[in-house]
Amino acid sequence: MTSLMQHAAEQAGLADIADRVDRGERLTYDDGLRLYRTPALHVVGHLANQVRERLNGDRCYWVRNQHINYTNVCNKSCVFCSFYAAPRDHDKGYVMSPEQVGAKVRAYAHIPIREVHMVGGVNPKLPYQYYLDIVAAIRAERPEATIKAFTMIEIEQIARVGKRSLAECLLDLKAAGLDMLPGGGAEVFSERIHEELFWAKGDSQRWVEVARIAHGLGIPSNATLLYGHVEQTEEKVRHLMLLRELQDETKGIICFIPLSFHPENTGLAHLPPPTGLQDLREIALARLMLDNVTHIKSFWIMNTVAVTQAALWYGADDTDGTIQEYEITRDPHTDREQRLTSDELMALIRETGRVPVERDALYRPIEEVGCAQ
Ligand code: V47
Repeated sequence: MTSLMQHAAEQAGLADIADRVDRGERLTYDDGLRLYRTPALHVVGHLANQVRERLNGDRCYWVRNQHINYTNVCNKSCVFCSFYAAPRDHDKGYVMSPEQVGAKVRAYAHIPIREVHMVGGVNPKLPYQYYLDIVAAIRAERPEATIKAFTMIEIEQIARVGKRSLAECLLDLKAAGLDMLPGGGAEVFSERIHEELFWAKGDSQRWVEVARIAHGLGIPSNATLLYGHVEQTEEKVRHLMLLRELQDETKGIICFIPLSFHPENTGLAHLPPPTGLQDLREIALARLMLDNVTHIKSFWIMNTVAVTQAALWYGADDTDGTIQEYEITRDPHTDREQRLTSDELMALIRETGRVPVERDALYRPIEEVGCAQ
């Protein structure tokens, strides 16, 4: 660490943590609390950047991807969600057929997409075979892309409707073409918040249980934390530590994504959205606490492009991708700013001084998997 930064860390009362980061030692729960609470965000960011560069050098990963939301019908009524339609809300609810999913993929056939990210609501009407068919529809259109689909919560529903064990269900999906699971549905690992905001959905233990089984079967996943609503600092540090323990055990988490809460059109619309500085702190804390997870993503569509550019110096080494359409926090019919071209995305990364590396969902650089344009 430069003497200037050492001085800043001392002034902020964080010299001991800075020493531990320097030595590559694991940070504790109390360290996490202090890093969340210190006003010296520049020191936290510097420490996170040190770890980021140790793990990922100057690289910043991005992906040509496409998000598909196969249904918005959901029986979970999560208070923080603006995307879902209750099963009886026939005006708002939709379900895409396997043919429509295939057509969505085909619509971008002119772009060499490497990751298809598909999630949806928990729709009790959909049969088991439907899920296999929508994965197979993507696989048929995009043999070369990685398919990242279904949160742990959806996996639980799919297994339930198919009367299969979680392992059987995951293996069936894998045989249909699934490569990995996205990180959503974790929210905050806190019984209090589970009760308050997403009581109908599986809790942290269930999320971890599904993840453990998937990882054990060689199906990796991402992980997330939804922040900026009613959560407390202690709950966020515990969330990160629980994920760190899971990762010690399974090594199945590829990337962690702190998700910045968008209150508009949700049951929490009265709350102010997180600020840019809060977003940067979450990225930095994730980088510092999750010492065993290689990648930290700043999801530009939720964090904004501007914050994502700064985040590349606060611990993030990934921006997500070109996206095309995104419906969880934005309406694709009214909001056009949901895609970046690959040139735009690479230029935004280069402007920060980082080196853009195109990847697939498993972080294989595109050149190495032999499918560069
Ligand atoms: O599970 C719901 C969250 C998640 C809101 O794995 C909200 O690469 C903010 O998990 N404001 C889905 N967030 C998105 C997700 C994700 C996104 C990008 C990349 C990856 C990955 C995963 O979005 C949900 C929920 O936690 N969410 N409502 C909201 N109002």
